Amino acid sequence: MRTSRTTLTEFLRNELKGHANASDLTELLEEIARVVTRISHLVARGGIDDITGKLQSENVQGEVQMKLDVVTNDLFIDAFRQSGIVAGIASEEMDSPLSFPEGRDGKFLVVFDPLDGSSNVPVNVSIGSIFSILGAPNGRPPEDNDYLQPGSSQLASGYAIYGPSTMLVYTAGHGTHGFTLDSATETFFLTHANLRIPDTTSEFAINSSNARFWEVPVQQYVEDCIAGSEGVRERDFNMRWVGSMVADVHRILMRGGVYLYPRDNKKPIKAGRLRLMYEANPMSFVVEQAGGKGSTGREQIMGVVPQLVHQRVPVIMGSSQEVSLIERYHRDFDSGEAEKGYSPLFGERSLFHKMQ
Ligand code: AFP
Repeated sequence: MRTSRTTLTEFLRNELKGHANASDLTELLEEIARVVTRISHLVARGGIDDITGKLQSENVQGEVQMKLDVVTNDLFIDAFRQSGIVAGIASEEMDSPLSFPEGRDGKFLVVFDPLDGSSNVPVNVSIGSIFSILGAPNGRPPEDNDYLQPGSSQLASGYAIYGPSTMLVYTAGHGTHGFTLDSATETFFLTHANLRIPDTTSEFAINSSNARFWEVPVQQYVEDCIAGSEGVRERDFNMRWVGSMVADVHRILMRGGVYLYPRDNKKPIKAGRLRLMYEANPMSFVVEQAGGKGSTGREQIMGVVPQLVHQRVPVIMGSSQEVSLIERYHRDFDSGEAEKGYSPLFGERSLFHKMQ
């Protein structure tokens, strides 16, 4: 048995050295790790404690809440409030942001999804928690507008995945690092330093049941993947869909691939299904720090300036060359080439080959 692994605490103290708020940021990430440990224990008890079912209530998105959505949200709120270093929070499960008088001088705002993929809870499939850490205003309590920072302003972000093992993956802008929970000692050990997503891939993740609602460039991209070795891609593709963004993106961090939750016209009022501030931005930061790319199809996700805390955004992230290729499908479509029945991407093989 290996006993000389680096713990999360040891790693943070070293990695965050030189960071403007090194000790507070270390404390905050350790606090998150403690909450994740508690959630991991809760989730592992499955149906035993009667917390895996649905509630009667809906969240601000109009989605039915699971009992665990509320329980996990409360665990994060209590931890952030008591830390004294968080000035305010916003969560998928709360209508509006919440300021903490206890964290009046706190340097951070935390935006989070306490339990991503919660519809997977009753069927015992992997789920996660996602967090994004932003700077708080100096010398005054935060206002709602203070949260509306683009992803490029994140100080740190990450996620926990509750799978066969529980992992915490984070970035503070110096690479993406993964830690695995030893539940016996409640310690996170460094198991995946400096994760790198391969630039190319033959695997994509999308909910194909929405195909008829997608925009043309995404329909065309998926069609070309499915055509495999008989189509313009000239190789076969594999498809995966867990239905929890954390699990799908985690797989991509481990072995490459591309994850898509694109804009669609199913519910025209929504720009996509996923939320910019506590799903797309934190996962993009993690992916980009591992050498991947996060895009709406038309711009970098982390460049989008949020108008609302619960704003939705189209999400395409993963292996950099594949995401660039999908952006190209969008550009061709937007430029009108696709409408004329001609696209440099599909018509000119030499150009296409350069993207491989
Ligand atoms: P929740 O956080 O509300 O459970 O939603 C999960 C999620 O937003 C994202 O994690 C998944 O990729 C996506 O929904 C799955 O949605 P569908 O499989 O229903 O399209």
